[in-house]
Amino acid sequence: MTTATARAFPNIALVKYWGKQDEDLILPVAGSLSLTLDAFPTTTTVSLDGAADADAFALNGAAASADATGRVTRFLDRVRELAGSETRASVVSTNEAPTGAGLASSASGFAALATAAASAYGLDLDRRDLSRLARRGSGSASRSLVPGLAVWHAGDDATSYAEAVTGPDMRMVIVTVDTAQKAVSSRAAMRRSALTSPFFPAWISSTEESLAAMLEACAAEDFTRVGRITESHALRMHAVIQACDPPIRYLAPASIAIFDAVAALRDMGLEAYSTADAGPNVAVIVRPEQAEDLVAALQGFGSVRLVGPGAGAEVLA
Ligand code: 2P0
Repeated sequence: MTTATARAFPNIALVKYWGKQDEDLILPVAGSLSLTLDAFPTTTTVSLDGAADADAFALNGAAASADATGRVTRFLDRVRELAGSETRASVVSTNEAPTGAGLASSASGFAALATAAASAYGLDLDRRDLSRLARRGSGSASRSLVPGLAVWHAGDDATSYAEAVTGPDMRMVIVTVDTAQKAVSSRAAMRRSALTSPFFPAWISSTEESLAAMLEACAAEDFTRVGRITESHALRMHAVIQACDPPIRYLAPASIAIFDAVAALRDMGLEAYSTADAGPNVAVIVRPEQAEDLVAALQGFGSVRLVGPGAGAEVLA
């Protein structure tokens, strides 16, 4: 039996991925840029099992749902195709993200699975090809192959992968908002945005512009420009989503209160900028030297966790 274990961390996008030009290959309508975190890893062990006639998937100590197992099997089918193998596998995964933090993400999950499965099936892939492979499981997983700041290129199957970029050093404060709000999955909401949001064509061109400006700001290590682009781009994404038919709204009143509080902190000299994904939680970027002040200022808005840039996905054993 051949076994490999890999670990990957989630990432938070500063320029968002929202919409696909190819749903099968998971090619995005535009590029994106993210920070891989140093917290909430997923650790996954893939063990080939020559005697099994189906893949098995356990998550956090329990057998996963048929849906989740089906998604893992479809991903492993892609790995088996590359490896010329028909051997089934047992996949055992643990995710350290707290329930409801919005960080139990498919990004760390498929980045860890791609890395462990490639090793267990004997594929010799470099980081770029592992990023392309992880992309087939979940778009944002392509970015969790890369440590720290990562740009994920739009393009075709060969050219759509993530790679590292240099940028200003920063920290991120994740504020988990206590809410019972039920989310529409990112995948479904992206599709609805492309089909029904009248702002979607403008979203594509504006994301291309935001990414170009973000790459310039990163190269210049200009935290202020990085932050301004991050916050305005996030609000544009939520505007596109809210304009769907039927509408989808991920931001809760508590989320908006954090955006307002962060803007007020900026006016007082604590320079920080907010972003939010497909849920009500808010991630706030800040310079390292002001991170502890930001943590203190955001107490009371939700549960607060300070994180920094983390490692790309890697094989542990
Ligand atoms: C992002 N999100 O850039 C954006 C911002 C959520 C909001 O990538 O369909 O789970 O598996 O490719 O990667 C979430 O989308 O979607 C996401 P699929 P994924 O982080």
